[in-house]
Amino acid sequence: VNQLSFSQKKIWDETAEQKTERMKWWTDARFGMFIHWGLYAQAARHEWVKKNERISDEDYQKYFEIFNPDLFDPAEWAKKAKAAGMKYAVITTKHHEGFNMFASDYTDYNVMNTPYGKDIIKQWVDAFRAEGLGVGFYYSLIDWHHPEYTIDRVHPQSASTNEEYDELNKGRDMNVYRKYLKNQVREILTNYGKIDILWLDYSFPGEFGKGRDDWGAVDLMKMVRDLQPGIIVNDRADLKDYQGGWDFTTPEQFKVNAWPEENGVRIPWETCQTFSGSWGYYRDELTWKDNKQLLTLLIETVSKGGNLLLNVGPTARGTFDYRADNALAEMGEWMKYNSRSIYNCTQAPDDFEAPDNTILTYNPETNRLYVHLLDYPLQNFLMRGYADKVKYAQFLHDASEIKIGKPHGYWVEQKHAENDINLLLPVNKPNVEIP
Ligand code: FUL
Repeated sequence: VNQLSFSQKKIWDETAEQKTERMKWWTDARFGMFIHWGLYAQAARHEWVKKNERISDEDYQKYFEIFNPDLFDPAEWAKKAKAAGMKYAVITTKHHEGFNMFASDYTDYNVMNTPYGKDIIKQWVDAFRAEGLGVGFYYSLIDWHHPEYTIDRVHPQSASTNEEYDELNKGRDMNVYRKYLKNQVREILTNYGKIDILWLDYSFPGEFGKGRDDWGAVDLMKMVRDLQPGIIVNDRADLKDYQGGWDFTTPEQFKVNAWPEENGVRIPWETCQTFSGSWGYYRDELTWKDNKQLLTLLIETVSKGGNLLLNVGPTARGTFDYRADNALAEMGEWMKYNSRSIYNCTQAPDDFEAPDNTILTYNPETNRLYVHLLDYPLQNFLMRGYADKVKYAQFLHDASEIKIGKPHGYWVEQKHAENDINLLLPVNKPNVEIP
């Protein structure tokens, strides 16, 4: 698995084995933090607020003029990510609004010129590195602020009519933006040391959106590989048919039912998900997922060979919302006892059948199978076809033995095959405090 050798077109040379090796820390890590932070945190009603409400550049400027996250403490963020069991993090260096959270030579529209006046990305990288976390940069290909960026039609928020669209694009030259984009990506991949992940967002090729030619994606990606040979790159620059053009796919906000494949080969993937609906801080949003949903999401993701990038949208003062804090703390509590069933784990072998109402994860290196019970079952826990597969069974939270027996009883004997086993669970759910 995790191989990718079908593509003839090349951005750089690497065998499937080398790619698997390069990505190993990331596929083993399984759990990371996404951070969406920018001027939009001040509006506190979605990172798309500028488009959603069609706010003009002039009106949006107020957020630039007052941006001053006085409570920003990246060391605290890094500790929270680590305590939650996350192994890496990806932060927005620039989102669609076009504002840079880093010092740039190519635009004044960056954090150095706000009242805050310090390079957020630099502090962030140093703090997350210090906690031993992998560091990644999200960089938006889309840019609603750059004067030469041609507006796309894909979202009705951009333009209602073709005339309006033409009017908005009059005199704009995407060639200029393309160079700007390349210069900025060079900056973020040069000025902050080794960077582990690049998360570009996003191409929408076709009549209404933009594709790789708009970004000069082939050229861009060659530079990326050249500057940071170890980096892991997502798939949103529209380079799926290029070897070296992407490393993993990025299903967003929906459940993946089977390990994604490309030309019959299983590919690395990471689902990104929010606690509530928005990525940027949204004060009044009420649709927060509960803890069981979040844990189930993590387990299900790993059970299909994927990673989970779970998003926090910090406030404009630089703090995490208390609901995010609570959810992270609870996940951390669960991870303390159960991370062995997450790190280095993947989909169980195909001939391992998941008993009803369970999810399986599997560590191929230690040859351990983890059976996640979504609800505590009845005493006789049947596992079909496992007789020659299981030597020993235990609970994960306290390493107490679970005795293995043969299914027995009048009805069972006739129904069950030789190779089924029965785990003799305690009648009551054992002493687990965590869900
Ligand atoms: C999307 C963006 O439009 C959202 O704002 C967010 O950044 C998400 C992760 O990707 O495509």
